[in-house]
Amino acid sequence: MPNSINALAIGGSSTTGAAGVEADLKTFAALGVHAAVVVTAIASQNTKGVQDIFYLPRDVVSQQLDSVFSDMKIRAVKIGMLGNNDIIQAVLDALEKRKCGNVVLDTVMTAQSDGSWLVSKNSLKEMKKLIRRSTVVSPNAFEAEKLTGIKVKNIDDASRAAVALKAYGAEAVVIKGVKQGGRINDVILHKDLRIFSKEIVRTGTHGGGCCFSSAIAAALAKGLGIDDAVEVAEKFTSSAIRNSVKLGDGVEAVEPLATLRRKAWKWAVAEDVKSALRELESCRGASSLIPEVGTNVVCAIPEARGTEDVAGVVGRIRDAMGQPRSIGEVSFGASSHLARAVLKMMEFDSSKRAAVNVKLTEENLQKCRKMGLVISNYDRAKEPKGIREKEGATIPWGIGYAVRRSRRIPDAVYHQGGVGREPSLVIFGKDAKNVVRLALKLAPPKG
Ligand code: PXL
Repeated sequence: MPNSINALAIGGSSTTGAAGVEADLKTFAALGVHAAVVVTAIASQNTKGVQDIFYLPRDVVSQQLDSVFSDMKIRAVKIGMLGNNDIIQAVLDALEKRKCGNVVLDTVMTAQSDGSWLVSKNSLKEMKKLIRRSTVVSPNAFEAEKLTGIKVKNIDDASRAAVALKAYGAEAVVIKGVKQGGRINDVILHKDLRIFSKEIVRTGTHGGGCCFSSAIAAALAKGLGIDDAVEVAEKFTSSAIRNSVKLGDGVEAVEPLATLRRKAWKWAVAEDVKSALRELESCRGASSLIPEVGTNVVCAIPEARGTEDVAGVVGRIRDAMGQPRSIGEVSFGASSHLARAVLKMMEFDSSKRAAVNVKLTEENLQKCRKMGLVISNYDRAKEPKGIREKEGATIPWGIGYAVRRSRRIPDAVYHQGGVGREPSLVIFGKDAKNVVRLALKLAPPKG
């Protein structure tokens, strides 16, 4: 049995699932490290604010720490929200008793959503004792100010505050979020001073601090040195911020698992398209539905950004002497035309992620109407010149046009073709199996 690389997250549990130990867990997982968890408090909160905080009793925190340390090999410890002096003391005792190394302290003080305090204001002195036991301490500019008494308005101030914090006993200090020159700067003091400068983002960053400090801890647990660990964490957190998500009506949250999340969806969507393709290929009658240009079956992941997030059949499906046959594999980015149609449709109805195109005939339209599908159409002759001259713009324009002129969001959109353009009928639906089953209802029964 392989040994797991374990790190420990000590902090508050957040009901958003996007900050506190939940964010730590996601970050550790994304970086390939197992997270043991010690909960200090339960923060009832959402993206709009903090409603309540329940602090766990000191002996419960001590017991959790004992349970973990008496059994599991912990290679790094990340400390987040602590709450009060009792809890800080329990953590200090454990760090001392277990002679822990690789300790990353995120000096959490307030929540981004509404500025609520997450630690009692008389805990600053106790927190400084934890800094002495830390490998890396990562306050934001506000927290650095509270801990050192130095006003942190720019990089110079932050550098002085970092020197003061290092004097408390930490091996390295990162002061996050220092505004200067229209940018956000992280001021890093280890053996020397480094600045990590980034563009100001417009999204919220609920969970960003948790993600950054646990990424440092995960990297230390994997054996990286302090400077490399901080660099990994900077890159990882930038990506989590770029992939921020809207969970509720308030502040947006960072997504440390964005890559895995997209992978999970891509796997599920590819399976759906493959299974829909098998159904289509096993129906002989379906060959009569296939236009000259071929048919494709596509499905997009819910958070699709472009055609690379839409699965389809490479080379499309052709009529091979009365038998529908796919040319290539199911793959992301395989379709350009139909993929763009689906991406446009998703702007109007995010649940219509799949499409299939079939031959446009009066009979097929009649059958679609009989099935109760909402049908709309567009006329390529009405396409504005600017759109016609722009590569890849026709289909999105056409779908947008057809949706806007329809009273309800259509399930099928057709156009009569144009010079050198075959007419086309596209059926939209929630997944590939669903649209293929609708299309097969148009096929004459055969074999
Ligand atoms: O992101 C700081 C933070 C840390 N820990 C808990 C939190 C928050 C912010 O809301 O709730 C438990």
